Amino acid sequence: MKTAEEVFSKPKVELHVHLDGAIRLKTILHFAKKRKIQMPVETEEELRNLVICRKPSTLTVVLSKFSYYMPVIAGDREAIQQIAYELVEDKAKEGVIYFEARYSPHYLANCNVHPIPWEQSEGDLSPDEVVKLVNQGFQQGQRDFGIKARSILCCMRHMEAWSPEIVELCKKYQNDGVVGIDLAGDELIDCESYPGHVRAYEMAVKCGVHRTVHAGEAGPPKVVREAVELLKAERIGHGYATIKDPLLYNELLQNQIHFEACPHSSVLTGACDPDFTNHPVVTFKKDKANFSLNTDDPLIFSSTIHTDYRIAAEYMNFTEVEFMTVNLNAARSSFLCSEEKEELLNQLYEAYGMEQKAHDI
Ligand code: PRH
Ligand code: ZN
Repeated sequence: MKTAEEVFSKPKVELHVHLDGAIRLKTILHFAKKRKIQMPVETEEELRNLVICRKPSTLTVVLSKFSYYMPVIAGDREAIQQIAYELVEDKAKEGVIYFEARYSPHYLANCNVHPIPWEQSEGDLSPDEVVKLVNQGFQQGQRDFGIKARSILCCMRHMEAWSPEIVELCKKYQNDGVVGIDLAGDELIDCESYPGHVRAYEMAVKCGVHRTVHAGEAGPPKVVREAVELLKAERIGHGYATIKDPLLYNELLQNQIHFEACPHSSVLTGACDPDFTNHPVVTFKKDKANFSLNTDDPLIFSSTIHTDYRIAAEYMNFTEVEFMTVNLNAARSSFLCSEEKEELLNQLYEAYGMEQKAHDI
């Protein structure tokens, strides 16, 4: 039975959610207390006011919100495992049956102040250990909540020195919880002048590591072109600016490149106009583009997947069938291996009362 807040209560697939942007307020306060880390706030309400973005802002402001709470979670084994476990619980409650969550192992290892990973101070977590901890949290969550969770590891645009290690971790854990590589952060930093990212993505192609890139969110279409041509991205995180370049947009439509759309996020980061009836997702839908609906950073946007589906239903006229199509596209564009993808698609077909189409994959 649908609750009042659900416009689509059938099983869903989410491809774009940041693990470190999806932490519970309670958990942040718990670890601040436990680790005796002084925060400028004490109550959940105060923390909410500090980290939540309620009005349209800029990507830079949104990204700055992470620094209020990351020191509380980063570098703590129990905290990292717990946030991974809790994300599985939260997504299961939202009716998501498969999700890919992304994070920067370096941020969670607390490498911010040590840009070169091997120069960590004693006792610090390594990015490799972070990946193991997230895997453990996800595995425990999968057992307890009966859904599937995988990771995407993020390179950060401004931290080129981390990218070689990211692709190595993607290779190492390719059959163990990690399904792809991403490039996140402020996309106004030009990639062409960052050969380290390009080399990491070349290595990813060579080793069969799946690739997505944040592009065309706050940045221009040129960043999207760079993502597909230079970094060989199979999916684009956001990608709204693509429609401003008809030639590029047509190429992406022809090649069925997947857009990981995040409607609620897109307005709060200032990426898109607040008028949802004119949103790029409306164009994606009209043109039968390959796209999905996602939350991005539900902690910072105080949202759930239902927020994005409600926006799509209320302002973009999404029908039940269109929501099903979005989720089937997400499953087809997921970074799972072909057997697991087929299993996921069959799960969706069954839940949607559709005939199975084995040739889909
Ligand atoms: N755009 C770019 N980068 C983002 C977004 C947004 O979709 N949301 C989170 N992030 C960055 C944050 O710095 C976060 O710490 C990192 O991605 C890894 O999850
Ligand atoms: Zn994102």
